[in-house]
Amino acid sequence: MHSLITYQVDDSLALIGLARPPVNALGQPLRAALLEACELANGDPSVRAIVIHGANGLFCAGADITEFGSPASFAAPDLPGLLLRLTRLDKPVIAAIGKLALGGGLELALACGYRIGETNTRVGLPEINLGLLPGAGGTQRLPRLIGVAAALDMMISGAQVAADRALALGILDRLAASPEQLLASACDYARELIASAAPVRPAEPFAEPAKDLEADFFERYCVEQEPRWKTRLAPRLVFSAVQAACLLPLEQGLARELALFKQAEASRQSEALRHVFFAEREAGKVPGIEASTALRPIAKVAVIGAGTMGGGIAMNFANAGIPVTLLERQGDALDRGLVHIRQTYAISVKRGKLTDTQLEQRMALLSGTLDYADLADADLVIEAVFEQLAIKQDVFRQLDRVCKPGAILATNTSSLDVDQIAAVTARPQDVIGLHFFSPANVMRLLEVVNARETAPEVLATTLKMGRTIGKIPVVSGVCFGFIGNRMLEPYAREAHRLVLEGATPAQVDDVLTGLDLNMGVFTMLDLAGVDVNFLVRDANRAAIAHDDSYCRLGDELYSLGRYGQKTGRGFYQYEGRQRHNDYEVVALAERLAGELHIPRRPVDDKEIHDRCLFMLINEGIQLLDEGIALRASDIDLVWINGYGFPAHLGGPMHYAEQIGLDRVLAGIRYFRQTLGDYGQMWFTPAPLLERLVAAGKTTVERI
Ligand code: 3H9
Repeated sequence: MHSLITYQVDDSLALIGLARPPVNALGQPLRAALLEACELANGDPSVRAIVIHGANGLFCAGADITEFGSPASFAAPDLPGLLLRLTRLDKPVIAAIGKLALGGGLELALACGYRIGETNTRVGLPEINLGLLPGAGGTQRLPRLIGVAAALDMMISGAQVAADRALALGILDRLAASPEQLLASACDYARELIASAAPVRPAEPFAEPAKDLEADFFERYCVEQEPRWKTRLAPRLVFSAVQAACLLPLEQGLARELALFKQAEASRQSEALRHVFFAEREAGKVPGIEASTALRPIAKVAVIGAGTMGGGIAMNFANAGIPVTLLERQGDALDRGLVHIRQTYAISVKRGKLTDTQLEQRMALLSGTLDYADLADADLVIEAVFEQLAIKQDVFRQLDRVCKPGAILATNTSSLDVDQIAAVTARPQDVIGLHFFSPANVMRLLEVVNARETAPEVLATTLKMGRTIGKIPVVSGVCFGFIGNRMLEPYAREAHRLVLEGATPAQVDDVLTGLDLNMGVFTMLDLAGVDVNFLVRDANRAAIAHDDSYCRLGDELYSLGRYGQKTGRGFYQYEGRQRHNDYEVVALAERLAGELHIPRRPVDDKEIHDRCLFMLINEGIQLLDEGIALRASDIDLVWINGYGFPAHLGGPMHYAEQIGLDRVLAGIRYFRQTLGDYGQMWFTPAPLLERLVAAGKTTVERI
């Protein structure tokens, strides 16, 4: 038998074990081996039932994602064909689902007549996260098993379903008492089926899925969900496939599903989302850090500053069961911080995402202090105080005095020089940047700033810790703004300038949200605070602002006290969270343009897109060239998880590849020529971009 499969006949049962670590992805060789084993068992008269299981415990994480977009993806035997054959074997087939059955893995289980899981089993159809739909029968068989509404929810959310819920829904027929007993319980189940002369496949509970469905079900579903889908293709294709399950007999439904799947697989959105899937896994691989790099234990954490940022950071650790001490200078600020955390948890309780007991458990992990001496036993201290070098350096001097040897000292700075912060301590090897994004308990990005003297085990420990608290850690070198905010700078600069030239803030934002960014530049600045943005800019003016028009509109709004949402006015006016255009901002832009001798003109959407996005891309490529980012895909992760760049565009670097690097370069050169002195000053192509295009490269990489 094939090395990808274990095969054993035991007392009238054929046990077929999938053995392709790490996750039994159903690539062509495994598909072929599985088919061969099933045919062997089917043809063996001594076999009366077949049990398919994961030879190493885990059942199957689905189709092999590396095959998509290549001929291997449908090389014979293809997955839909293999699973169809499975449904037509002459003997009962039982799926013994250990740990996970995802995507094609769950579809494999659905092609089996019977399914048993264990207490830790999770099942799901997460194809949508890859810009796909289930393409091996899932969209047709799941609605027939658990009903249309529940099936559609699973496919549209892509969420994993725990064992008890899967049992209640009818995806699992029964549960083994423990993972260790799964295979034995599956065999018992098979023997019961033989003894009771159970049918090879039991009747489907929802054989006619459309029956009993409210007449306007699909219409209502669409009205409710479609606005959230924006320009995403996959949810619409899932929806069409499930409609087909209601309208067509199984075989025709399967054919329709396959056609839709192939459309999704060939789409740019799926290509981009597959890129993101692998980018997330690559980001954890950092040169100089091996599996053998020793990790420091993180059992106790301290956070300095109990403001919105510090509180949010602390919550991440409490959520992961790690005790946190919050340090503040004043008792009332500390109390306010702790109350705010409790209120935030209470909102989760109200939304049914947390129980009262969990709230209390998490609060019990949080303690407050006004005394640095109380941080003596912390394994990791994260400073989240005011963004000013001298203040942060002062905090680090104190930490150096009180913290135990080997404690990791982290700064949450968003733009300051971590080397200069490390330099005030006698242990720069223990200092690192951990840049959380606001709201810190929600946003998934964690920029891990590897300073000049940061020790490899400090970097390795913080990367591991980042994943423990559910973040996507991305390594950045030291520079102004690191990866994310440094790229934000030219992108926001163009947005500001375009308003002086004649666009409105709403027009700029609409172009960006039209691309499916979560929010436009100006909405984001109003939310983050026009004042916060101004203070960072002002502190770095000499280094970054080389002309009089530089973010001038933002400077003027700051001087008018228009700090954004919190003051009810910024680039827009607000009634609560409701945003309105403000003619005063347009008038201000007109006045500033006059003073700066900038001719006003109608600006079209394409120019807004190209100027903002090409400058963002150009800066990303420059960062890669400087070695601040380790790889282009890390830059993509930063912008997707920290700045609301749509994952289905793959991040700014992948988007540049989809546009064409040559076109991006031509665009930058065009603006350099057509925007006069301004163009000459700012539209300088990154040398790496020029080298890539000259070398005929189509991907962003270091050469
Ligand atoms: C599908 O099934 C389509 C069908 O409906 C129709 C077809 C016609 N393929 O994440 P980890 C690799 S679409 C290939 O670090 P964890 C992964 O790259 C598929 N490789 O571990 C990594 O490699 P490396 C639907 C895969 O424990 C290694 O395995 N299924 C696949 O944190 C370990 O992964 C999904 O979308 C795969 N399917 O998480 C599930 N899965 O070590 C996708 C993993 O070289 N997978 N790898 O970096 C996951 O969600 C997580 O990997 C999983 C494990 C939860 C399974």
